[in-house]
Amino acid sequence: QAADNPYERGPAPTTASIEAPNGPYAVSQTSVSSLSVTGFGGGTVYYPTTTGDGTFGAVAISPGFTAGESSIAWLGPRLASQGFVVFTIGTLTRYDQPDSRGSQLLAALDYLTQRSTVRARIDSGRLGVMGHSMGGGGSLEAAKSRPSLQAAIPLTGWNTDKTWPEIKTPTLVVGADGDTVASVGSHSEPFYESLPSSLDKAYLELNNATHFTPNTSNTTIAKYSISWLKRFIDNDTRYEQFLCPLPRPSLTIEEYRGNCPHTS
Ligand code: 9J3
Ligand code: ZN
Repeated sequence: QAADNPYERGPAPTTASIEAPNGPYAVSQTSVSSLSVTGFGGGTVYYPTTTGDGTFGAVAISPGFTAGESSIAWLGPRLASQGFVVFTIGTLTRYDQPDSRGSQLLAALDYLTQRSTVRARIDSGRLGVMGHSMGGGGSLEAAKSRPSLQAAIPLTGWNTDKTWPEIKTPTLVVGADGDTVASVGSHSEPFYESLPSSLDKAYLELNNATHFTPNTSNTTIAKYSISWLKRFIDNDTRYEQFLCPLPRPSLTIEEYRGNCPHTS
């Protein structure tokens, strides 16, 4: 790890390394029963197997309305293999609304850092949240209520609250051009635009994608999520190259908005 950044983990990244199905770390996993926890619905922790590389930042991820943990499971090993402890959670009920999902993400992070069997592997000051749909709306709620979070990534997020000027957490909003459940015009775009202009923020609109694109392995979601988490949870400026200058429209990117260079 670099002398000037104690949080840097893993080798120098390349486009190939952030697009790869597996990153440099072998991954282990452990189940957390819903019966053993309070405030959220249990889940699965994916974590780098090694204990020889210091502590890691951690991310909790919520599924969307009516969905279970399996709908976001692909992100567990994908992100953990890059050097994060990742907790894909179930919710108390499948009908919980975004504010509840936000509280559940925070309860999951508290369990992960204070009680879980992997707590010694985690740097409890370096945490983030993600989620799909109402879980993405929940990730905004979590960041609003806990400004110490260092990254938030709503994936085709859904929320009745369209305005997020209170957020202090660097946020990557991911929308899908063909989303008819949480249309970008009514959800992701106003979410992004309402975040403070002084905040490190970005808007990635997936091309040829739907509300449910985040439910299966997706290289574009992975590469920008990895870059955002590395840049803001690990303070790893080696990933700035993938975020700034802003990515151009492509076969998989309909549009990308952001403010560069990132400063936090
Ligand atoms: O979590 C989601 O997929 C939210 C989209 C939705 O079904 O909202 C309607 C109540
Ligand atoms: Zn608001």
